[in-house]
This record gives sequence, C-alpha cells and structure tokens, in this order.
Amino acid sequence: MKKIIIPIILLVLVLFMIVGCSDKTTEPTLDAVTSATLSRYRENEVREYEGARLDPTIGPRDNSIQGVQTVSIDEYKLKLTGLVDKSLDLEYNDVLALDAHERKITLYCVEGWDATILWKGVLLKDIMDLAGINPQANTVIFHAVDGYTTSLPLEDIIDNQLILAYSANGLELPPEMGYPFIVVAENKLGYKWARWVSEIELSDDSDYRGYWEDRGYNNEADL
Ligand SMILES: Nc1nc2c(c(=O)[nH]1)N[C@H]1C(S)=C(S)[C@@H](COP(=O)(O)O)O[C@H]1N2
Ligand SMILES: [Mo]
Repeated sequence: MKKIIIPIILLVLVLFMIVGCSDKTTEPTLDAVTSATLSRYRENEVREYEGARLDPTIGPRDNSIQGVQTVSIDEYKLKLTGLVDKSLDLEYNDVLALDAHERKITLYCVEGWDATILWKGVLLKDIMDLAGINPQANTVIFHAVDGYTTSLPLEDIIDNQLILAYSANGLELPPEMGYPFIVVAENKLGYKWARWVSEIELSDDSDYRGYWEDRGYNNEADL
C-alpha cells in the first residue's frame, strides 16, 4: 500500500504543475476570492485561534447607515444615561481600565455573511455597574455616533456576559468595525452589534425598537 502512495502523490504534483503553468486568464475565481479575503487582514492581525481560522475584522463592504465613522478619541465620551443611580461620561481609558474579557464569537448578518473574530473588551455589566443599575431597568439602548440605535434585554447582557469590545483579532478595533467600541451581541443578528457606541441608556421600555427594528427587523434578533 505504501509503495503506491508515493507515485500517486508525485503524479498529482506533476498534474498540479501542468495546470498551474497553463493559461492563467481562464483560471477560476476561487483564487481571486481567497486573495481578496487575505488582503483584508491587517498587518499583525491574529488569523487563528485554538486551531480554527479567524476571519479578517474588516468586512468586504460597509453597509452602515451613514458609512464608516471616524471618532477622535480626545473628544470621545461614553455616556451612561437613563435608569442609573448616577449618569456618567466615561473616557476611553476609563473603560479600558476594567477587567478584560476575550472570546471568539461569530457575527451573523441578515444578508447571509458571517465573520468569526477574536474579540476583547470589558463586560457591559461592569460598565453599567459604574453608574449603578436601577432596579426598574430591563432594557439597554445603545446609541452610536452615526445616529444608529439598537437595544438588548438587560437580562441577556448580564446572563450571557456580553462584551463591549475595543479589540479584534489582537489589534485595536478598526474604524470599520466601530472604533472605539462595538457591542458584541453574541447569539444575536448583526444589527444588534452597535458600532461606534457613544451612549448606553438604561430603560424600562422593553418594546423599544432601534433603527432596523423600527424598519421591520425582528426585535429578538435570535440566530
Ligand atoms: N452604528 C452603527 N452600528 C451598526 C450598524 C450601523 O449602520 N451603524 N449596522 C449594523 C449591522 S446591520 C451589521 S450586520 C453590523 C456589521 O455591519 P457591516 O455590514 O456594515 O459591516 O453592524 C451593525 N452595527
Ligand atoms: Mo446587518
């Protein structure tokens, strides 16, 4: 059996070389797709985690309601408002000072694509605890610098230890993915993953509907 394997491997290699040397212009688009994907990895971006491939943080195209937002970190504040004991204006570094959590999580968009990325950030609960969560609060509304809004049940955020990420695949979050912060709404469709988050509002309005939810998207957004 072993004797036959080596000639077969050699034959396959020779065949590959012949195919590889033939007219490139007629060759399939598979390579083009792969290289397009490869070209989206940033320098030093982690591409593998626990033996599984990670997707590039930056997606093939941007579908944001107002395009990619550029946030100047010197002027940036993360506001905590609504049903809290004390409203807060946090600086970028106040958030980074909280305990770090890292998890590989897949984002699924309703358009059919998905991206598996290694996220690092802080627990949304830990941020909200800085302001003090009022007992009437049952809903968390995220506001972003582009006017986008979406919400999640407070219970989901706490029970599932949801992360507000500042890093993806080992690097700082790029503007395309929401620098400085994205809500990693694990097990929820992409439109719950608010990017460029500027305000976390605690509310008792469990029927609140964000930008896409108000335009007919399901408010549960379960996968
Ligand atoms: N601030 C903000 N966050 C947002 C959006 C947006 O338009 N603005 N789009 C949402 C949607 S629908 C998806 S699928 C994810 C990823 O968006 P992308 O497809 O533009 O990469 O971001 C989500 N977060
Ligand atoms: Mo989406």
